[in-house]
Amino acid sequence: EQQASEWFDARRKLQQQMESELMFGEYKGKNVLVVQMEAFQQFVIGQSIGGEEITPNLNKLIGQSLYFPNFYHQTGQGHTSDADFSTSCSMHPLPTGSVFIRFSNNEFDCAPSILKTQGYDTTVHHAYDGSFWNRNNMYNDMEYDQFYNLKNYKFDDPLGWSISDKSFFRQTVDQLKTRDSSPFYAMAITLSSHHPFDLPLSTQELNVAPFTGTIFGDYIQATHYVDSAVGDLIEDLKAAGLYDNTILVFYGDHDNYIYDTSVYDKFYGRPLTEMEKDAILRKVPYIIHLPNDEHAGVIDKAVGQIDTLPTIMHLLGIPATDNDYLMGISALSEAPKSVVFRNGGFTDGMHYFVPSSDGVAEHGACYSLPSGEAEPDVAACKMGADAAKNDLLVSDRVVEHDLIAKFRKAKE
Ligand code: GP9
Repeated sequence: EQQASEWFDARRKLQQQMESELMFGEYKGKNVLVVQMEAFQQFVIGQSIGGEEITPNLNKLIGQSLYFPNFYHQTGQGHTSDADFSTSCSMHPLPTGSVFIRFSNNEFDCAPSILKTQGYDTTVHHAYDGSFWNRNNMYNDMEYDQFYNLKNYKFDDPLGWSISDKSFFRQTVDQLKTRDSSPFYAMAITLSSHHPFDLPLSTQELNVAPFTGTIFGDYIQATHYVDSAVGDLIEDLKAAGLYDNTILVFYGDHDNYIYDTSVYDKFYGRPLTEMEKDAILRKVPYIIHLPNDEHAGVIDKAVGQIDTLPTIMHLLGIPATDNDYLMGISALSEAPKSVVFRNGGFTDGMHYFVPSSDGVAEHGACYSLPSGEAEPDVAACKMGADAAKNDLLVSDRVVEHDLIAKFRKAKE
């Protein structure tokens, strides 16, 4: 307990650096729409197949946004729910199971409760059964004002598990238009690119040869479809007069479960390096569009899902107080940080560490960045690997033993 409390004291010092940095509070009072894209990996961004761009709309948006090519998902067995938890509550998911299911009653500092203190109206939108991943309870505990789930959507365009992402986005914008006049914080979770990605032929627009008829080919088609839905969403937001007063965040939640890396070799037309084989499954897109296309550019810093809430606080000018228990650091801050993966791997932008299954740091593989070449001595990653292990331990203790509630009681 003491160790975890001290960990947060040290982390706050790094988080608070943002308060004197560029962009702190520049978007105070703006709306925020966070879009979590199902199984959306980064490798499709900027790529073409059969002479056509896979993600033309996201590519265009990236040119007008802050883009983070070194953004990693940090999920474990809780998949979509883990991504949501890490992004919304700035903590690591669990080594086994999902926080949403196992510990929804415990206390966390999540985006809705923090933004509500600033007068925000907070909603979450997902066109699926509200009980899946225990969302009804978790979203209630996260203090969202409203959870729009399957029963709030008109089933007008069935696709895969639900309605199509096109219909989902269209109806989500309509829902946002009906909210009161406060600024909104909204989270929208897509579904059309859910495994096994077999969308009807009518929605498959690309010639994905040589992957036609394979799950990888279907995945490419599905990401292209979701990209097209994103294009429509942007138009809908513009038509609703929301585009230029909303911070828009897009990110992928987790990998696509296609672990035979030879398909990626074929896709790139070259064998992936050992490091790329791991990183390709961890990298997901991360795009922050700011009103009027401001600050567009590429930020190379290594960042992860737990950094999203602090990043939003940075843009809105919400300080990380001594009463906040967040593990991430703003992606816009110069504060040093590393991205810790749920398996104990990490990257700090200088090294990339892949742990061995026995968890002994010396048995893992350490790569140097940006070259991606293996370090002759794994000791170069030892300190980072130990710190990563400790971060995960602190997070697990806090989640499993409801330590945030205990810390608060102790301060009373
Ligand atoms: C369904 C969606 C998918 O509600 O959250 O979850 P996943 O199966 O990807 O974890």
